[in-house]
Amino acid sequence: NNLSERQLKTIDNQVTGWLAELGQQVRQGLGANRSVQTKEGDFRNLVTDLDKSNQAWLLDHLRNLDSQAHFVAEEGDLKRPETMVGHVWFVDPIDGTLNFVHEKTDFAIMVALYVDGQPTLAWIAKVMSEEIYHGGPDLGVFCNEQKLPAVVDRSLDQAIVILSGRRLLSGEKPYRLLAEKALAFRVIGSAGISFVRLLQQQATGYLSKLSPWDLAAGRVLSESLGYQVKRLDGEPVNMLLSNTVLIATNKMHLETIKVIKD
Ligand code: 2AM
Ligand code: CA
Ligand code: CA
Ligand code: CA
Repeated sequence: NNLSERQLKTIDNQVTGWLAELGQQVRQGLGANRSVQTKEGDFRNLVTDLDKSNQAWLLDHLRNLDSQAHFVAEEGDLKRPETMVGHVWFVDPIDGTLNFVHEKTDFAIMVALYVDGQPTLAWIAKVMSEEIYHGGPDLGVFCNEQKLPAVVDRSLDQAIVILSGRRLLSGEKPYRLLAEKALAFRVIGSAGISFVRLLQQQATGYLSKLSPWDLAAGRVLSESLGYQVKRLDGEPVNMLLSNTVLIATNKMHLETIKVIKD
């Protein structure tokens, strides 16, 4: 990318500060009555007024910072990324909206910057624990101020694997095979919190179908710690589309591809 280390650090600090501020607003507003609507005729697909206001607030600030950039965001009319040329920002204003509404925890706010298709900077705010995971390939990955270590290369039989519960339940083969072969499996309900588990090495792999804004930040941060982020056929992910993505250590990645082929 075309940004110097000094520029990257400036952007990192700026956006980290905004997410700290937004996170505080969200925690303070947790008792408020939310308007909750469903989307696409699916009773599990929720959106609240906070999804919309968080997105508007973040886009407002990001456009001020980087006016020439492209923006991709879940709510509204920025859902279809058209190009990865130049600066592209991805925003998921609440990831895990169902968790947010019903559990009031295990949701995240995610932002990522790609430059000419290159994963460059990202943020996952784990709002309720006041943790902001941030950084990228040039800066390293931090939980607040603390730098995170590179991933230990665990194998599948030592792996706690995070799966999409719906896809496992519907019997899709790769999900079933991973559930069978892994040390244990988990269903979290938030892509962002699933990525945090990987960054903290509390989990070793994650398999799910993800939209660009679900994947963008977690990809930057997990790749920076040494995880493989690939489609199940081994091909690179396409940030313009939804992908079924496996995020895993090198060993688990190779074993999974072999297990699925057998
Ligand atoms: P969201 O809360 O931002 O929509 C839940 O398993 C995870 O999948 C969450 O990260 C959720 O993100 C995401 N997801 C993507 N598409 C979804 C859909 N149609 N319904 C529910 N969750 C979806
Ligand atoms: Ca959603
Ligand atoms: Ca999401
Ligand atoms: Ca969302």
